[in-house]
Amino acid sequence: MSNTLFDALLQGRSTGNGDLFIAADGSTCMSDQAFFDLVGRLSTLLIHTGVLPGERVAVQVPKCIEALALYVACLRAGAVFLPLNTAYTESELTYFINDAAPTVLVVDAQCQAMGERLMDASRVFSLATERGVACGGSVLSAAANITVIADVVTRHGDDLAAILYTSGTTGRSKGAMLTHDNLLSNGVTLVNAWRFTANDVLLHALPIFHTHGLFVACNVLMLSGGRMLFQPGFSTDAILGALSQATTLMGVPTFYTRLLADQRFSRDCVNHMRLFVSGSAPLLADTHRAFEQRTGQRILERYGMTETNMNTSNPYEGERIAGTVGPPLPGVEVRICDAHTGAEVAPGDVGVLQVRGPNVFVGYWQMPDKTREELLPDGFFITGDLAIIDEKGYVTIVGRSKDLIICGGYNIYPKELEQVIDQLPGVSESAVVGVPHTDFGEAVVAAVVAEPTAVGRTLNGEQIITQLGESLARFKLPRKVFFVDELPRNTMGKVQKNRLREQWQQVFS
Ligand code: MLC
Ligand code: AMP
Repeated sequence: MSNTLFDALLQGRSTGNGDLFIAADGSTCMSDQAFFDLVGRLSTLLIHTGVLPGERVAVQVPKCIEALALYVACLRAGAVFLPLNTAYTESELTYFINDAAPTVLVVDAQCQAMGERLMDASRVFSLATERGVACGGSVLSAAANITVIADVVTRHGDDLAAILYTSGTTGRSKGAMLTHDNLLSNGVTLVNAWRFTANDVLLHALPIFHTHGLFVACNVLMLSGGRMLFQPGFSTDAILGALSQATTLMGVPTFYTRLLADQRFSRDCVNHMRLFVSGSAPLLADTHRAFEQRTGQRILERYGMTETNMNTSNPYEGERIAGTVGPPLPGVEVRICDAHTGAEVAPGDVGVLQVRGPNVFVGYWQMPDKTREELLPDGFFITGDLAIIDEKGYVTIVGRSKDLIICGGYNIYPKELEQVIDQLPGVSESAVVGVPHTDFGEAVVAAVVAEPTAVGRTLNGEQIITQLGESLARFKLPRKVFFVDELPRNTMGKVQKNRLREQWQQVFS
């Protein structure tokens, strides 16, 4: 029996004496053997619950080792893993569950009742955690004494391994379908490009429901035979406390600006580290330089997407250029095209970045039209990022043709917020933009035109934010709401968001 990704991830771990997870003091949290056994039990539970190959398993649980084991267990059972941001509200979850129709849902133990409102109780499991450590829940108790089905379910390279939802410019989230080959090819490429080996310890503080923390970080570490120091989330104190045990760190730019803001973060703390990786959002060239000045090390910036995994990376050896995301990774092709005609632009000109390679997803779940719009017949995927390529082949992301805000590494589509704000009583119309923010890179600001009778009396900014929070995840909420008499429009009637961005450039600086 062969199972493309599962076999590769846990190759050698079933019999070895290694430790996949260690604690900040260097002691073992969970050995390879224990993780392998847990994965076997969880995958058997999924199969007993009726999960058939190709069926989805949705998981919205706090980060912990057992949550990662659920991902690997899905692969072992031939299922499609569907991780969900822990910040999503019930209303957001309802859409994902209806759209993906998973066979099993695993929720935070505190959300069992919500899970049972969304799906039949017999197919809802829970996982309880305390400060990042699993401490119970029906998924663990039901799997505790199970007799493991020895056979791993056969899966080929072109079978689906995961569906990750990404928000869309129309406001409707799209499920990006990723195959075993997509994930394995990119994982192997990154292990080689970034020189990961069994000697590595990754300080892991990212969430594991997105590409960065799940595939880039965990797949690379599992494939290389290295170890992970799992932290429930980012905390400067916890990172500083654990750095001495680590060899590498992967983070969004906010990780690096927060570390630099702390004077304890010094050259001495990181002398032993061999690699710092940044991605998911633009790393300011200033941050890159400040990091080098403080530590003597250059951050390696790379560029990727949920739909494609990683596309480009500054080199491990060779010049890491601040402000660029490096040349394409081996096996990945890139081209820069005109947004309207689709034709390749002249070398050095700005255009929309398109990518092709074994890493590129196979389409959006049950959205053939959307898939056709973005995934071209020749295999190139239209990223929606505006870029240039210099004469050395280095790519620089200069903007976005998609209306997207990236806040602390999380994507927020203005359309989704505008649709909800426009429905609120007293609101005539709205426009949502991202403006510079020292901690999060960008932050959400909403411009609201109130109906004449509503201003001051029935409508205020706080109230709008509170009402949005009833259906939208907290990270999407505007940090400020400004009331305006009218939205600036061009002669075609299109809202000029650049003028709003200019107007509020400084509100968070
Ligand atoms: C937290 N908050 C955010 C936020 N993170 N708001 C907007 N954007 C964010 N990213 C909210 C919290 O809900 C809280 O609100 C308030 O901000 C204060 O939170 P905090 O304690 O300061 O934040 P913290 O928990 O420390 O989180 C910040 C962070 C985190 C940067 C560490 O957001 C993070 O881990 N981001 C990584 C995201 C990621 O993994 N992206 C990869 C996507 S994959 P309140 O109201 O509750 O007080 C991808 C592809 C690729 O993009 O290329 O990698
Ligand atoms: P997501 O849909 O969450 O996978 O986010 C993907 C988007 O993040 C890309 O389309 C880019 O806009 C952005 N992104 C990822 N890495 C970088 C980077 N290093 N620099 C600039 N933008 C990035």
